[in-house]
Amino acid sequence: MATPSSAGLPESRVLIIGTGGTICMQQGPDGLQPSGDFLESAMAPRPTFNDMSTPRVTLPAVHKGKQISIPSLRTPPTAYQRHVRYGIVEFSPLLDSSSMNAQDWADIAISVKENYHLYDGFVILHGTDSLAYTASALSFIMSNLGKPVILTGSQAPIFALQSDAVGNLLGSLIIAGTFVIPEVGLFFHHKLYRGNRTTKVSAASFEAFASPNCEPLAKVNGLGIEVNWPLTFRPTTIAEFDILANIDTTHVACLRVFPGIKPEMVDAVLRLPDLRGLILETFGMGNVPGGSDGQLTRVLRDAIDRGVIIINVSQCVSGFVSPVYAAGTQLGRAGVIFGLDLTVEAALTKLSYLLALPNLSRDDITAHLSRSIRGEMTETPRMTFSHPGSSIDDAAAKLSPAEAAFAALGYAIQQDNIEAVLDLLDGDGRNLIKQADYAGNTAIHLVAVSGNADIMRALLQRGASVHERNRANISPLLLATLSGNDACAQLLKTAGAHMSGEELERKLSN
Ligand code: ASN
Repeated sequence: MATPSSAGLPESRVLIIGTGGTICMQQGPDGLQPSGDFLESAMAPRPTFNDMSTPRVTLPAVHKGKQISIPSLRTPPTAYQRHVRYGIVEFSPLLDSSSMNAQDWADIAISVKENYHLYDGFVILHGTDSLAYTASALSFIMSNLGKPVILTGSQAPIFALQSDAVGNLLGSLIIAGTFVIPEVGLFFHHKLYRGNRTTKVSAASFEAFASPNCEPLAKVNGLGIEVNWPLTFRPTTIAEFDILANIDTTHVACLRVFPGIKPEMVDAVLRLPDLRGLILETFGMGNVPGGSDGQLTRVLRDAIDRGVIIINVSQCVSGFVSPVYAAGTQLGRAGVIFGLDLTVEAALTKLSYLLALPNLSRDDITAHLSRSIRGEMTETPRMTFSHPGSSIDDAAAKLSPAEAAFAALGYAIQQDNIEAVLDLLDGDGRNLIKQADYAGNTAIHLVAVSGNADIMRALLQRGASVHERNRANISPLLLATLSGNDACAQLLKTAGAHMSGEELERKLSN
């Protein structure tokens, strides 16, 4: 909720959810262990996190179903001319992430949901050990996410003399409070990654995570933050943010094949009572020992016939599984699903999520596993066609191609020309929904004023964000309401839009 601060700069609000991890650890009798009161002990004394403004402001929050009020601090002005105001809710007990499980993922998701309308973005403090699993799990259990949810942690405690904690936390806060990147991200060592593409690659280095098959969503460079907007994922359903709180990993297993692995061993795992799915970590492009007619393949086929779902992912950190070799093709024929470039973390959590969804048949689960649902795997790129009758050439002489295309979209919206809008968005212009004009108006700000609900629906179905504000901090919902465009306003609300306290006041005074 961006509100003007006393110094005239707007403030964004970010909720930090503390779950534990090294970032908040202090030395105990048996080694490092998490300690609480992070806001006062770790952030308040540091000028990067606290501009020392008075009086101290409290923020509304919801914790474990109860309305509470939490102390807040704010950063000095960022390079984006705003302060980030933040407060913390801490879990109890705080955990080393090696002890986290599916219930903890659900608790984090519930906390985001309870506070979703109160904050612009969320930062989750988390240990690094199981961070890639949590990031993957959250990306699946949160649906129609419209705001940034950024997980971070550190390799050294924030209280240590040399630590990566301050950089990781500050980068996460600024991104969550500045950019509407509606993804579950993992920010570490200057980079924001799509959470479900990450894996922990170093036990001690500050560069602890990698995303071998997907470019970072954003990078901190010397001057600011470069967001790779075309890569950012947008939900394309017109529905409010929701979560699935009953994900469960007790019916799935991971098994890494190795030279000489005994088929009986694999069979024993596949016959575990209650086992519903297996992540099979194979060699290279998806090959297993035993040749094209091996006993191992038979064991796998029998398990699939008994109803077990098996996904083939590679032991290699980069690349993808594909039926190139006979040793892998045979697995496909036996019914093993090719996991393309899924990480083990994403495969395990995606399968657990799909198994927890109500009313999905085995065929439905197989179909969802073979395609990307949250940007977790690289599908074969769709062919794109440029629009032959494009009228943007003249304008492009003065504007950059992106500006010219956005101007063409604006004209099509103003003229209620849905065909022209669709031509642009479904041709080369599919990233136009992530763009804004000089005043920060996105395409749905423009439709909110012009009022064509069919165009609004088409934009939302192509991933337009209902939470973007223009430079005057006005949301599309407020514009639609003030313009009397009720159908558009209703559609925006169905897609999860809501007004901030400041906007509600503005609406009433009109
Ligand atoms: N064991 C710690 C944890 O995952 C490691 C860390 O955060 N760097 O909680």
